[in-house]
This record gives sequence, C-alpha cells and structure tokens, in this order.
Amino acid sequence: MKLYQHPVSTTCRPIMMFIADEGLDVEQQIIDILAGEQYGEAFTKINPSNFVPVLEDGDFRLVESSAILKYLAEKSGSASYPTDPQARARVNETMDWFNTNFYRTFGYGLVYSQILESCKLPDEAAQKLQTAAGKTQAERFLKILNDHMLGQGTPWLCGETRTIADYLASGFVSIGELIGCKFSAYPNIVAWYDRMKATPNWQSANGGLYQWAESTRGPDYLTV
Ligand SMILES: N[C@@H](CCC(=O)N[C@@H](CS)C(=O)NCC(=O)O)C(=O)O
Repeated sequence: MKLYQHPVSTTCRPIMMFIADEGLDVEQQIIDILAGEQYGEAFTKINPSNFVPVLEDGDFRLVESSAILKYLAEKSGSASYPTDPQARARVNETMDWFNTNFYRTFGYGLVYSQILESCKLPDEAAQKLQTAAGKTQAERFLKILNDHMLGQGTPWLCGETRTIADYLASGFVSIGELIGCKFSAYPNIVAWYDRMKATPNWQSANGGLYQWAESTRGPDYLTV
C-alpha cells in the first residue's frame, strides 16, 4: 500500500500515527502541499480534489482521512475499530462529529481563519467578526466534547480503549497548538489530549505540527 501525505497535514498525521502504531507496511510519498504540488497534473490525476491524504492499495484508491483510517483498521483487523455493530457505529458517529461539527467550527472558524491566508477575509473588520464567530461556535462544540463525550469518566472518546476516533480527533484538536490554545476551560479535553500525546508514536508522527507551530508563533491570537 502507498500513502500520499504531507507531514504538517491535519488529516494525514492521524493516519501516519496509526500506521506507525500498528506497524503497517505502507510506503509513504510526500506531496509538497506548501509548494502547490497537489495542483500539478500528476497529483490531480490521483486526486481531482487536490487534497492529501490519498491511499492506494493496488488498483484501489481511497481519499478522505476518515475513510482511510477505517479501511486500514478493518484490513489489518485492528482492535481500534471494534467489530460489534453498536460499538463500531459509535466510533463512526464520533468520527463524523469531529469531521463536520468540530473541524468546521474549531478548525476553520477559529484556527485556520487566523493563520491561513486562504481562510482570511480581505477586510480587517470582517475578519475579526469571522474569527469571533468561529470562537463562539467552536466553544459550543468544545463544551459538548468536554462535558459529554469525555465527561463519562472513560479515558478515550468511545470508552475504555483507544479507537481510530481518537486518532482522527487528536489531529483536529492538535491544530489548537498553532494559535496557542491551552483549553483551560476544558479539563477533560486536556487530559485526553495529554493521553494521546503520551503514546509512543505521537512525537514522530506529529513533528510537522511542531515545525508549523514554530512559524505561527508571535501574534496575539484569539484562542481558547
Ligand atoms: N476531507 C479531507 C480533507 C483533506 C485536506 O483538507 N487536506 C489538506 C491538508 S490537511 C490539503 O491537502 N490541502 C491542500 C490544499 O488545500 O490545497 C480529508 O479528511 O481527507
């Protein structure tokens, strides 16, 4: 199998960590999304949406990080993707929640709107309003995550064992580091994220995040 990835990518890092944790035999090729390689002719043929990650398994090609994690976990028989229908549905539900509600508000609304030129508005006043709205919307979902999803006393999102939902979710939460989020109003999120960061392959899979964080340091960001 082969994974097209970039080390800074929010949606690639969870897959790279899963591959490392499970010891999967997956060749990895970096697509330089910072230099625009994703828009070149060669990669556009691979993914017309011009995004990493992309997984190839022989002639089978798969895009979308959530689908890739599920495929790798299913194919390798990983315990991190339970086979019981209800337990699996809970994992799928959690991944959908993060990929939609959480990423849209926290990721795009609060974080990217402050650090990615492509997500900023040209008008400064409008930009401030957009980020403030992003923060308010993100706080709604952070509270649900803290009080409900992680508020039952279990160490991981879907119970006593770590699942692929924790992998995907930690990628989205990790981008808070780019604007200096401390999540101090959300102790259950902090404890869960620390648990994720203490796992053996976190540092190696997320080196790109910390390099990116070096370059965003400085401005007085709106944060949580
Ligand atoms: N929904 C996609 C999103 C993938 C995505 O946003 N990838 C980013 C990197 S995190 C990318 O390739 N960006 C390139 C660009 O926007 O030009 C997934 O979950 O895989």
